[in-house]
Amino acid sequence: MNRAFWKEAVVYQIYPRSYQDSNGDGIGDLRGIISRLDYLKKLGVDVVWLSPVYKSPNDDNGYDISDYEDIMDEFGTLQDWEELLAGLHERGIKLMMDLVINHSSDEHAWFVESRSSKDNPYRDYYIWRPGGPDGELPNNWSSIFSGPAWELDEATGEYYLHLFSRKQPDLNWENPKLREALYKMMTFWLDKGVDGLRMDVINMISKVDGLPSVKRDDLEPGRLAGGGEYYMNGPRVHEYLQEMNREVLSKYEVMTVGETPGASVGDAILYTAEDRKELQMVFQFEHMDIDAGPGGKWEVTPWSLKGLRSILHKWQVGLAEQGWNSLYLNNHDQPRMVSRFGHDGEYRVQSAKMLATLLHTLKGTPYIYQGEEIGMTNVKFPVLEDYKDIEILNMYREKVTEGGGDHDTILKAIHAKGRDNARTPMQWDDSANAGFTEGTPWLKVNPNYKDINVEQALADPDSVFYYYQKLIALRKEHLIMSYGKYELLLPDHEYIYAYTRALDNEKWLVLLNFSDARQTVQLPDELASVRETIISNYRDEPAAVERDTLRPYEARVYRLS
Ligand code: TEU
Ligand code: CA
Repeated sequence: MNRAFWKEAVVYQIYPRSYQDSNGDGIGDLRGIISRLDYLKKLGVDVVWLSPVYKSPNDDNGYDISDYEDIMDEFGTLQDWEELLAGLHERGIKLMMDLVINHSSDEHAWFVESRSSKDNPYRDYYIWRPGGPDGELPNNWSSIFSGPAWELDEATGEYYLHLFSRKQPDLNWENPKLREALYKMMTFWLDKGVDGLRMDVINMISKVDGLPSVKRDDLEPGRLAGGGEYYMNGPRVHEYLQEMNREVLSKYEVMTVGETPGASVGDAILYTAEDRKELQMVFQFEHMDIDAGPGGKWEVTPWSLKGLRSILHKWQVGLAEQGWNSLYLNNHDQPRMVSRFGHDGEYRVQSAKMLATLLHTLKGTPYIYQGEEIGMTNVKFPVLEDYKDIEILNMYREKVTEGGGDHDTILKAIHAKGRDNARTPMQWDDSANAGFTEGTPWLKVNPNYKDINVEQALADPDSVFYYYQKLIALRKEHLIMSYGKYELLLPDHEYIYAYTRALDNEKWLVLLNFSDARQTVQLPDELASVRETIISNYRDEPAAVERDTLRPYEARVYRLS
C-alpha cells in the first residue's frame, strides 16, 4: 500500500460562472466563491478544482484562454484569486487549477502573432496547413463542436486546426518553444502555491504525423469524420507528459488529473503508472459514453446497470495494481448524475445517496461536481433560446437549422445530454434566482430551486448533503475506502451492484440497488455475518431477516470483519 494524499482526498469541482455571483452582474465570480468557503469546509472536501478562471472571451466559458497569467474580468482580479487561495489554505483545502493547453483562444497574443504572417516567429505555435488545389480542406476531420476542424484565415490563405470551436485553435506541441512557454506558465502558477492541475483534453496534444484524413468505405468525398484515432493518445503524448513531469511537475508537490476522452484501460496505465512519471490519474469516458448511439452522444440510447457495472468493474480491476482511478458520474460537461443514473422524481434523495455511495466506496479518488451534494437535477428549458452552450448551439444549427432535422427530437436530446444541465446556477436558497445572484443570471436557474437548495439541505438532517458529509468523514477514518482491494459479487444481477473491499483483516460489503423496485440478493454464506452498518441511505435499519431485500435505490455498506 503506497499511501498518498491524492489517493485519500475528495475533490469538489467549482464551475465559477455558476457558483455564486457577488456583484449582481449575473455571473459567478471569485468573491462569490470566497463567500462560500465555510460551506465547503462544512462539507469536508480536501481539494477544490476550479474550472478555468483565466482571461477569456468566453466562447467556451473560459476553456478558450486569451491570457494564461491573468484572471477573467468577469471573475475578478489576481488579488481576488490570491485571497481565494489563502482562504482555502486557511481551511486546510487545496486548490487545483484547470490547465487548458491543447488549445488557446484565437484572441491569445500568440495566435494574433501567429496568424499575422507565415514567417512570424509564433507561426509554429499553432497548426497551419494549406488547402487543396480546388479549395479542399487540409483533411476531413470534424470539430468536436460541429463543422470542420479547419478554419481558413484570409491573411495568409492557410487553414488552422481547431478540434473544438473556431475560437480555440490547437497549439502545436511539436514546437519545443511552445512547450517551454507552457511549462513557464505552469511554473508561474505553481510558484504561487497552486496544489493541483486538472489537464483539459491532455491526451489530444500529439497528432499523428501528416494529419491523415479518416478513410472509410462509406465516407463520400467531401464528408467530415471524427478523426479521433489521429489525435487521441497520439504518438508523442507520453514523451510530452514525461518531459512536462521532468521540467515542472517533479519540482512541486502537485496533484494531477488528465482529462482523456477515448482512453482505454491500457492507455490509462501508461498515463498513470507511478514509475512512468506522467500523471497521477485520468478521467476516463467509457461510462459517459454508455447512453450514446452509433451516431454519437446526441443519439440518446438506454443504458443498463449491466453495461455500467461492466465498465466500472473493468476499470477497477484494470487499475488495481498499476495506475489509479478517478471516480465521477458528472461534471460541467455532463448531465446531472441523479437524472441520468438515478431517479430525479420520487426517489431523488435515495438515488442521489446511492450513487454517492458508489462513488465513495469504489477504489479511486472521488470527484464531486457542485450541486451534486444536494442532489441537483437536469433542467428542461422549453426553448432553444434558453441554452447558452456552444456545443449545444452549434449542434442544433448543424442538425436542425442547416440539416433539416426534427426540432422536438433534438430538444429532447438536449434535455437528456446537454452540458447546460450541469451549468444552471448553484441553488443556495429559495429566494429569487436561488440566491445565486441579485441580477439576471447568465443561464436560467432550474425552476426546482424552491425545493432543492442548500438552505433546505442544511436544515434537514436526512439530506443528501449530510450523507456526503458522512461519506467524506468516513474516508478520513477508514483507510480501506482508499486502499481496500475491490472484488465484484453477483456479476449477473440485473439491478444490484454488489462488491467487497478488503484491507488487512478488514472487509466491507457494498450493496447498491439501481432500480425503483425492491430487489432480493442472495449472498455467499461467508458474507452473511454483518458486524456493523457503516452507512445506509434509508433511515431505519432493516431487521436481520430482511437483510437480503433492498428497497428502491437502497444503498448499504456493512463491515463484515
Ligand atoms: O472537454 C472535452 C471533451 O471532449 C468533452 O467532454 C466535450 O466537452 C463534450 O462534452 C463532448 O460532447 C473539455 C472541457 O471539459 C470542456 O468543457 C471544453 O469545452 C473542452 O474540453 C474544450 O476545452
Ligand atoms: Ca459577478
